[in-house]
Amino acid sequence: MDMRSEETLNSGESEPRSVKILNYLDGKYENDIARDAREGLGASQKYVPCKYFYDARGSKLFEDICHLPEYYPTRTELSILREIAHEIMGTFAHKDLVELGSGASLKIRMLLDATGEPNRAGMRYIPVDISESAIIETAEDLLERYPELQVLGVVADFTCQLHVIPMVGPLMLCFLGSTIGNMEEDESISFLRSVSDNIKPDDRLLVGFDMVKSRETMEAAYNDSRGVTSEFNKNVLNVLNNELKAGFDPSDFDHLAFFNEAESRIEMHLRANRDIRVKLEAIDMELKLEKGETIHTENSRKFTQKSIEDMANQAGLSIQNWYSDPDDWFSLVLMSPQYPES
Ligand code: SAH
Ligand code: AVI
Repeated sequence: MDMRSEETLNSGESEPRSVKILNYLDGKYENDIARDAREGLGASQKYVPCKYFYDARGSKLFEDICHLPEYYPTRTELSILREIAHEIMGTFAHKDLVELGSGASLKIRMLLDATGEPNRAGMRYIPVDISESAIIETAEDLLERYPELQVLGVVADFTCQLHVIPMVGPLMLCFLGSTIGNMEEDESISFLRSVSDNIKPDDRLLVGFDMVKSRETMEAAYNDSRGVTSEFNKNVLNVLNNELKAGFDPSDFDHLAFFNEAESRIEMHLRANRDIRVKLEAIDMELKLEKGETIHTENSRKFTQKSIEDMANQAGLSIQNWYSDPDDWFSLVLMSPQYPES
């Protein structure tokens, strides 16, 4: 059973409006990270799932990454959203606008602006994120910007807790930023399949995909000159230190990010710059790394039109519309469930 806790944020105005936040991760997060660390750090190629980047500091570092000149995905996706927001929001009478992995909700504001105040008043925005700090920050910001909008924040893991999101159709479900690229191929297909199984013919899914481009451009985006991505990568060690009473010293590791062409993905690793022994007290584990050995911390898959079409098809989704920038660096794809012809 999913346990949840509830919190209410007040606007503090004379007629106070409130935003409800449902947290489905209390207790679960601690169990999951213990299990995942034991499994990932015990494997021959050591790894830590990338969802553990996003504590409050990690969420803030990701926001900083979005503003880096080298990190083209955010500004490219925003430029497409700016063009299509009216078309997307004008076509359907949505009840709930749900955003999975909402982060700072920078992008959804474009859709909300295009919706206009009268329509916003009948809508509810549901940001879903593993990071409670990101949800609270977003809810507070939106409470101020759009007083007429209902906001329901959901702190949950979208890979296994889609069922807890209290959605009312017709829905617009957004999964932006190419966060889908952080899943393995089979994970992303079963994730999309579970979305498509749970939505109705009138519902729509808008997914952002970062496309394959020159190696130089892609690698620069994950090796920025200010070292913010390196800090973001190393932050997962702070999360392990805090959550599992581990003794990692982030300076014992170097940031490594490169394009793996065979897998069509940027891989991020943390490479030990000396022989290391670390205790993770909370899970009673001692970890040994030899100098040069890596912990694999993230995959960020890069897509082609064909790989997206294949994925949608395997997940039971039809592509309704396809939006790109002039260089085809990023794609936003509008999908709906495939229904068998009767
Ligand atoms: N959509 C935003 C943020 C992308 S960063 C954008 O396009 O800029 C990825 C976001 O997904 C982070 O906010 C992170 O906390 C969240 N996230 C990552 N894995 C998650 C998971 N398994 N469940 C819920 N949220 C997750
Ligand atoms: C959230 N996700 C899509 C980002 C990406 O590009 O894979 C996370 C990130 N990792 C390093 N920089 C940004």
